[in-house]
Amino acid sequence: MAVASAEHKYELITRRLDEVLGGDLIKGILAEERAPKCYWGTAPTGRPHIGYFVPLTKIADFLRAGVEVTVLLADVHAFLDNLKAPLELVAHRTKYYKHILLAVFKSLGIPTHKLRFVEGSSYQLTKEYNLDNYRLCAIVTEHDAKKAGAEVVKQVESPLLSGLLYPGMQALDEQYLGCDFQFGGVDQRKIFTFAELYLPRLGYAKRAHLMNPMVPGLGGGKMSSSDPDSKIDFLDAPEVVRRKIKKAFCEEGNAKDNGVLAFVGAVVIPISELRLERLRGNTGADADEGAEAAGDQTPFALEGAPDGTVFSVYRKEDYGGSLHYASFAQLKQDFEEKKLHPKDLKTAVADAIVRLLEPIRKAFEESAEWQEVEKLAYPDPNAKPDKKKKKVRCLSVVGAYLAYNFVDLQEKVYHPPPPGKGKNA
Ligand code: STL
Repeated sequence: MAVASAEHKYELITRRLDEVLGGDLIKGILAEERAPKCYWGTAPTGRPHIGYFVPLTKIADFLRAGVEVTVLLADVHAFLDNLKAPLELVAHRTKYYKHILLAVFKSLGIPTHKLRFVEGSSYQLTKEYNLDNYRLCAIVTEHDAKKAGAEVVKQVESPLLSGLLYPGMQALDEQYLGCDFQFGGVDQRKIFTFAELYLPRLGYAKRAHLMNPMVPGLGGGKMSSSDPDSKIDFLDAPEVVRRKIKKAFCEEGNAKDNGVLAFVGAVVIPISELRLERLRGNTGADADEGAEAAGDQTPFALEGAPDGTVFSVYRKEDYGGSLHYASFAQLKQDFEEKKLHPKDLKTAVADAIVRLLEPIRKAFEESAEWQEVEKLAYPDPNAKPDKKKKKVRCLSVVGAYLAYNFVDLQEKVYHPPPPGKGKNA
């Protein structure tokens, strides 16, 4: 196979992104025929939803361009973000995230052996990292730290100091993971520019930053963790997917605030395109793509669709017959011109999501270990306490720092009250 040009690799690395900062840095590495190194980080907090398809699909492009990809499971960050993951749950959630991510990568045909998985706590508790963290704390103003975390760290009435540490530690991760660029959602932008400003002040290199678009929730606004119907879980059953899509905001002719339509543009069509390119043998530097794929790998086109179709909508002949689209622009135009009814779009999108999730659910159902991890990571809040088991010896785990604690399972594990809310407030 012909070696892809530096220009072609750069195009692959940056396609479908919302924004690129420091693209010349990546161009320089490619011009020297070196492999750029990148990392994508996630914090194992709540259950990951199908919006994660956006960054995870993008990783296929990086591998095709010969980029070395690291996936960071930012366990310490999950705790720092307003205790979203309490310390005694974070190790279980990290495992849960790893299972989900591996299953999603496999469903996308992305060869997981090419990815390096790193847990934040494996290096964030070292002396070197902590000293760098303190060095950073000695030059970053509270104002800048707050501003950097404004869109990522949960905003509360009495912000905790941990939330102020979050952006600085994410900046340090770039150095400690040895990346040339960090990749994340455009919601990370303020943290990314913070890192660009402060890493050089510590004597470290400024990295490039690549940002994927965010997909809106099914209600039209941001995906909300407090409203489970605003997002679809990777393990939702087909009937749950169909119910959530049916309820979703998707007004006839209105392509704005339309989570259903946006999902097609950000997820379904890119995956179809990836699959079509793979069928044509265009996987660039990633000859292994598709080899260990789980589930149906055909594009989201109905039988009889013209070549190059990336999304089909089934319709009875009485309603004008099925519609086939070769691009998102065509789909959006038809929707805006009311040539495509929300009901037909919703059915097609629900079908596509059910197909996308099928291999992920199957992997979950076939793994007793993953099922066990799920119970530990997201315990049923309504479960009755087990009277017999009083005290359990429990591994409190933050990576390298393992400590045995006796935890009373019946009484609630102590979490400090939010500031201003405790009895001493
Ligand atoms: C979330 C949700 C999400 C991404 C992240 C967190 C990213 C966290 C992170 C932490 C440290 C890093 C990089 C990224 O170095 O979609 O809750």
